[in-house]
Amino acid sequence: TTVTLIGAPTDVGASVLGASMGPDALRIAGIARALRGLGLQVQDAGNLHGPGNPQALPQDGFRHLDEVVHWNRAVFDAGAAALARGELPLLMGGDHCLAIGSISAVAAHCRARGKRLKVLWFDAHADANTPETSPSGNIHGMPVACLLGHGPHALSQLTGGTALAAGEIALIGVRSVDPVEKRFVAEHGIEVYDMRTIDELGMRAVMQAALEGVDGDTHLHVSFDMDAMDPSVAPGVGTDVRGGLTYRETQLCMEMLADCGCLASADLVELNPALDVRNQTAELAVDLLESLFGKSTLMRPR
Ligand code: DIR
Ligand code: MN
Ligand code: MN
Ligand code: MN
Repeated sequence: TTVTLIGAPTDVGASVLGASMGPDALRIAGIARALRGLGLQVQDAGNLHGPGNPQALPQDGFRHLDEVVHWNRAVFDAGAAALARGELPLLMGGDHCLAIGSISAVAAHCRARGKRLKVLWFDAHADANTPETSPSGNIHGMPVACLLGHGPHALSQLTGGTALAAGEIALIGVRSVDPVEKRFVAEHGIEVYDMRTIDELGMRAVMQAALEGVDGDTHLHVSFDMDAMDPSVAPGVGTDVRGGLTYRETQLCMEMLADCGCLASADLVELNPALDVRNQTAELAVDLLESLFGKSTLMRPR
């Protein structure tokens, strides 16, 4: 399969500016070269286009809805087209609001083909706010709720219906959930492997649980928010939370995902080069993506 890189240079879903530079930071860190080095076919589709960040105040509980909808329609169209061509779309964000479009495209693709779908969402946050519960109005804190059918209609029904059922998504690395957001997570029975669970069970057991039932008929989507990782190794993010995934824990996740062989689409989001140190978070992202796409230290028996 061909990996198609899709750049979405925007931070309209965030209040901290700078994630809009993420796609170019990943290119500068050598994302295409690294994946080609693994023997993959890689095409860089360039950047999508959309409105700038108006830096407006929240209204009705959210900010920049029109701009977020515009970007997500563009991401949906690009992702859907790549999937229809049989390619593996790799969305380079941009802030995490973009996952509404990319995962809506994946969900539509799976429904049309009767494929099972599992989304693994790596994040410090649950991203499950609605305009009613959000303390910030930032839509990058809402994509999980939107994908489950809640929030502004233009996003929660981007394709005319609800994208995901709660059982189709699992959150990993979570350590910051807002008070009312907690209730949403509990009421919808969302599968969450928070940092405490990772501490108690270890990452191997967590990934085995998260991948349970994922088989050859499953489309696996990885939505990776760089703030899932500990800020000491990934400083280039807008909303850092201490106590995150270590380098080794994250590598293990990526290698186990590669071993399962089901990866069919991915997002790499919330990389903020304006807050990074000598592009190290972009280089880390490329390093992790190499593992996700099959790089391993040794030849391993399958
Ligand atoms: C917070 C932060 N829960 C909010 N969310 C972030 O604004 O909704 N998501 N940073 O990535
Ligand atoms: Mn996120
Ligand atoms: Mn986050
Ligand atoms: Mn509901």
